[in-house]
Amino acid sequence: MDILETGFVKGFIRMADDGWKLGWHERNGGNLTYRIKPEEVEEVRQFFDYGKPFQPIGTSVLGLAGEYFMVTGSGKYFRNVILDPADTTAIIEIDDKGENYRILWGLENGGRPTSELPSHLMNHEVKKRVTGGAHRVIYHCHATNLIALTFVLPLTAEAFTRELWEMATECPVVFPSGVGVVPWMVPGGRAIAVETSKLMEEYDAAIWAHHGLFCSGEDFDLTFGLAHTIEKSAEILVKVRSMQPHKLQTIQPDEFCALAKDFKVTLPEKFLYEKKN
Ligand code: 2HA
Ligand code: ZN
Repeated sequence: MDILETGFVKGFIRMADDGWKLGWHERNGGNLTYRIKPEEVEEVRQFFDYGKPFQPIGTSVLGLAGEYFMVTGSGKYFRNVILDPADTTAIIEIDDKGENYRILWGLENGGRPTSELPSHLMNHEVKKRVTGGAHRVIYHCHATNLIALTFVLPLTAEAFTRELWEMATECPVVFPSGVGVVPWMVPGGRAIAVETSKLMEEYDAAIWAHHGLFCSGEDFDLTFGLAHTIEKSAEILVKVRSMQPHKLQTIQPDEFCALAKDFKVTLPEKFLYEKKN
């Protein structure tokens, strides 16, 4: 049995490669983490090396004490994940205080988990709590069209949610709670992690201005699908705005309500009726 044949490891690698193929992971851009299920941990425990020391996460995530994660490595390229997962990714364990992690597998030529580990783990902690443990994947990518929009739309959840919803009928069904927006901040530290995790109380997706997108979901398909849907919608908006400054027609508030009724989702009023820009 090879660890690379395990279901969750295969799913992780495929998702990283899909993101690379869509152009969202130039150089070492982006990062992916997966909270491993207890039964999956048992499947791969035989491959763990317990000899490495615990190291500080840089923040406190007591709600994740004792959890195991598969993570991409800091400075590693998504392009190379499929070629050499043991060099570019790792499995880590969180200690019982939720303050330290240790590498149990992977990063076999050295290195550290993703530079965005504080953001990922603080988002996981929030999402584990608010979804009753259902969400397991946090994904950060540099989605091109979405980044472009952070230069021309107001940096508010109202503006981004409403514009993205209007661009594709499936959007309000795929992300009914909307998308949050973090203003430009220095990446990689605790401050941006705190701001992002506050938004994750309410949203499954948070845009980082002039940087990229963070998505949370139950599994690889749902989380990748969320990022893909948001970026596709952003691409349509970029095309629309490139053709002419104003839309000739679009989906109206009462039409969103009809959609919500049929698809049994609740759409917050603030995205339907408030002026967006
Ligand atoms: O380079 O994307 O946000 C990794 C990143 C940092
Ligand atoms: Zn980034």
